[in-house]
Amino acid sequence: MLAGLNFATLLLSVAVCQGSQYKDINSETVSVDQGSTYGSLWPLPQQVSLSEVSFKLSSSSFRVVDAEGSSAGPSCNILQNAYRRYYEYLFGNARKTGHFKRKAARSELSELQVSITSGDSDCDGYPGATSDESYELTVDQPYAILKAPKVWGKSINSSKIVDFPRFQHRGILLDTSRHFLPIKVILANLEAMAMNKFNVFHWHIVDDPSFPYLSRTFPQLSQMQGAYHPYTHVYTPGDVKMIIEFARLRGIRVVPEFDTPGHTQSWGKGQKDLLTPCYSGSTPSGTFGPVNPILNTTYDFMNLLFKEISEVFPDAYVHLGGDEVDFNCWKSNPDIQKWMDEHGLGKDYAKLESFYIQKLLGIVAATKKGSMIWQEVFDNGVKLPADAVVNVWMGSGLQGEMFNVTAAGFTTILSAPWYLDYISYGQDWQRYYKAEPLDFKGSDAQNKLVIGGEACLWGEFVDSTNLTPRLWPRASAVGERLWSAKDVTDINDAYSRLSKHRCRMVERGIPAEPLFTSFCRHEYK
Ligand code: CP6
Repeated sequence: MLAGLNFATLLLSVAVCQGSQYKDINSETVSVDQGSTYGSLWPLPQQVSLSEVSFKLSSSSFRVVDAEGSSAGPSCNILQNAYRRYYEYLFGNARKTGHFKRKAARSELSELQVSITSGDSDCDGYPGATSDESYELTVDQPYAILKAPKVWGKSINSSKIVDFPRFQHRGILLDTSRHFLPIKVILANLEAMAMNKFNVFHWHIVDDPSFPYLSRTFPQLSQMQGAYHPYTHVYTPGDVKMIIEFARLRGIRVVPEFDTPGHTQSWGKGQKDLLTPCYSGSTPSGTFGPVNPILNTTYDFMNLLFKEISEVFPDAYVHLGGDEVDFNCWKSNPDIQKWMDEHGLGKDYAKLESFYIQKLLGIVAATKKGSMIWQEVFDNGVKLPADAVVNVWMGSGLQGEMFNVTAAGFTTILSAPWYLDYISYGQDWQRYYKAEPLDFKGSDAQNKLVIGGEACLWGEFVDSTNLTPRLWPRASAVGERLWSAKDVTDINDAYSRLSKHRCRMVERGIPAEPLFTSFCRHEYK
């Protein structure tokens, strides 16, 4: 996306990052890495040709302009906003790097011309699953040219880049229920996502511990103990709007997840009779289980809630969850047992879950949205609409699952290899980097159904104090796997580029953790 238009990477890599070996303070060669032909480019574009020529950039003369004949100009806020962001990235911290010794520039680059070539630029629209994110960038004298069919085409470089994503769905899951995430943390991570060419924010907005979504239709969901705090730990309609617009300007879709029928303890605080009462013997135990699937009132409620959600979130998809449903409470409840007998479900609780999800899919389809669901929904044999997207998250039997979901003709998003909430000693980014979405024995038609993947940062052990460094640059590894060509797998080259990319993120205010023993040039300041 121009939204993520990486002028800085581009021009800094031209002007500053030509050399790949730095001297440490003792003037010995630092063996941090062997350097990469591609400097600090991340994720690696599909086609790059870099020349030796370096251009000087000066904040007083460099301009970004709408090219003559471009279909998007001054009234395109996506572009104008991107120009401002990247001007700031280029020159806002000029003083920090300005005195660092580097090759003298031979000439100056005065202008970047931005040309949107397709008749309809999409300037006022939202990014969608099939948005064209391709772009071409030519950096030469006297000006550089960035050409893209739509405003969603991204990024970079020195001589010439032709670029497009390998997968259309490149997501990050953030969980705002286990811990409330302040808006500024969410915005900072959307900014980091743009730097890494991620284009979907999978917002796991509510779950068992809290319900921070302030619903216009059912405000009591966040007000009666559902949220950690009814005013400070909620996302108001205005907050949600701001997050969606901030994302849009960066070419990022916001897909909300309202996970049911499990993971809904917090929903019960503000909505009477929504959850199933659990029994201990013949009496209610006072605890509650998943959403009660046998009451009409449940579906009346879901109807209104998902109607609201369809209006608040402009994306064409809503994620319905459907994962990890605990059947014990349903099993304990005599009303549920009676209903199942009457409806011929016997003791098959997966069928009961399917009954619920089937109805919910209908409710969502009526709002004209597509549904994403966790893999269990498929595994349980729910009859899914043809456009449903199955989100595969379980590590065991992964290849078989990918095979089965795609053999059944469903579009698939892979999350299983990329659970970034899981931490271990060492460079685990390499494990994420090596995971390959098409690593199962599917036909070409099956492979085509894998539209991408997501890095998931579940929130049990993460809040605003540690979220950003835990996510970056580990998620960057996933970003390159999903953007760059399949054969971009050289781990040493990746290490070299990613170390520099990580320093760039830090310079831009994203506290990304180090990969290993290292330093960043900006630390010399
Ligand atoms: N929350 C929800 C979670 C998880 C899931 N759903 C989860 C399960 C296993 C691991 C990590 C996260 N915390 N709602 C599963 C999709 Cl290892």
